[in-house]
Amino acid sequence: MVFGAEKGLTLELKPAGLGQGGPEFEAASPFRKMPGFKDGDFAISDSSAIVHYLEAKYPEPNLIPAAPEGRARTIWFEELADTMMMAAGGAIFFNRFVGPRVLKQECNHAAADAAERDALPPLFDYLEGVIPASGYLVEDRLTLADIAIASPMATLGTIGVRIDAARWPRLAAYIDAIHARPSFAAILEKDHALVTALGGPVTAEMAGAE
Ligand SMILES: N[C@@H](CCC(=O)N[C@@H](CS)C(=O)NCC(=O)O)C(=O)O
Repeated sequence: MVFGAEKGLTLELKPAGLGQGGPEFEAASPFRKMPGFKDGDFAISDSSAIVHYLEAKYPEPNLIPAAPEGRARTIWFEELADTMMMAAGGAIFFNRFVGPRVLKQECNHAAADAAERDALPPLFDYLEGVIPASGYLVEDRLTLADIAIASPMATLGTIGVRIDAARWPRLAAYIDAIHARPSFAAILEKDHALVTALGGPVTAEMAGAE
């Protein structure tokens, strides 16, 4: 949704979780993974496939660089976000919010706490060292790299997981600046309201566990 907004496109968001997607969603996403996407008769799933489709169809403003180095580094950051950051962030978001508040399942507090304590910091250490003075990861301008890296942190921010600015000052300021863009801010406000309406995060302290 942020990628579309930065392109100046108006994308319609429809709920698809917990079986709400229906046949249209399943035609786009054969394994029912979100997001699915439809444009006329064309349907596809996976955020990477969707943003590459949008970039090819709407080349301006360019968000996936054409130069070999810039393109490779953009894909590197997008993969980092989609794999290692999502694995760590997903363990936290699932166990502190989706499991207990949406699916009404027991939380695995240990898994969430371990991801926050052990898996996120090495990623934050790496990112802290590679953010250029321009405030953009690639080509000193907004690209998919910034949108991808800021996205899992947007989701985690809705349940109160933030980057410690004392330990990672550059990264914290960078993420805040990307999240302040109108494309992110509008979505963050809605997501935060939804998480709050569903009861907010459940942590080990709240459950009275260790
Ligand atoms: N790499 C894929 C991840 C797709 C994915 O795992 N989506 C999750 C939500 S973030 C999902 O649909 N989970 C629900 C399920 O697996 O049933 C992408 O970026 O689109």
